[in-house]
Amino acid sequence: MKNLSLIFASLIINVSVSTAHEGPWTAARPDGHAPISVMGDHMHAMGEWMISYRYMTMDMKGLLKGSESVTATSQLTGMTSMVPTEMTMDMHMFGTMHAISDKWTLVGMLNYLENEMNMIMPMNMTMNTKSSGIGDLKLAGLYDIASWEDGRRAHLNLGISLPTGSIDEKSGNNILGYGMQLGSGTLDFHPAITYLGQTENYSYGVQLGGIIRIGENDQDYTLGNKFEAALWGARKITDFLSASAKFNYSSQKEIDGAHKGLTTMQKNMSPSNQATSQGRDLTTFGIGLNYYFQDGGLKGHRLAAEWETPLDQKVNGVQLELDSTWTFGWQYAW
Ligand SMILES: [Cu+2]
Repeated sequence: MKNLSLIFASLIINVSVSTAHEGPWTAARPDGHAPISVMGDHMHAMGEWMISYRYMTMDMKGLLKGSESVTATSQLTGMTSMVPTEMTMDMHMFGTMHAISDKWTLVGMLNYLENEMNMIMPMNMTMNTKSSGIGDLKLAGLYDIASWEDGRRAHLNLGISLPTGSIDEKSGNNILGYGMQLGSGTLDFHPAITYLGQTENYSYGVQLGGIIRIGENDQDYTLGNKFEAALWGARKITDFLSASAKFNYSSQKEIDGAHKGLTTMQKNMSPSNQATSQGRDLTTFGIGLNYYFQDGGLKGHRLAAEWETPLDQKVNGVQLELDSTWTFGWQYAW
């Protein structure tokens, strides 16, 4: 895996320094959109619309304490009597984009989430918890900073998310752990800068951004701020198909404050309920395919898939280990 990622890294770097193509950047090729897991990667020409649906499924299995693997049973000590063993997060993401001018593209996105977590307790007892519902509504404006004649361009992502996702998800009468809640509960600012380039058969992009939480939510806590960097490269294989490789690094701080619905006993009982066992540093590598229908009845439609797996992760406190993430997407622009 490490060797493979080195090959892709050198590929991305080679592509980035080689000369760009004639004429400005264009979305009208399969790699005119970034790997499907990247949000707000491209802009539209004035008057254009796009709608999209993404399905993302994230698998977590096994426990980490910092960057060390530990068994779930080894954590059942002292007052700790409930330890997570696996979790899946499924996200249905609905998005729309509209360019009100060549300088501004507006973006709206709403997710529907489904979470499921298994836990173990002393004497081999197990417990399964679930939560589902809409997440935080995200609105953004993408502002064109510069477009060069050789296929490079840069834009600013100015996004906010509104706390439409629930932070009161329960199992019976008990508030679920932080990872099972559906929203942040706070108004969040999502700034980023995106830089793109295209050559005849290759394309690349860099996006640096983050999430800055504003204030405290009505349950008296604030999720950690997040920094995220993505670097990707893609090769146009045919006029319809491209293949991509992506590196992603993210770092999220632990939680500030604590959910007021959790009692001291509940916090002691499970790391899932502890503010210090939230947030992580994560480096992932992903490969993906983009397919772009350029003619016929499906002209303007795109299909894409991407698979990502961690190269390195270090969690705050004790948390589940990320195993892999799949993202599938459909996009249609007119
Ligand atoms: Cu779009």
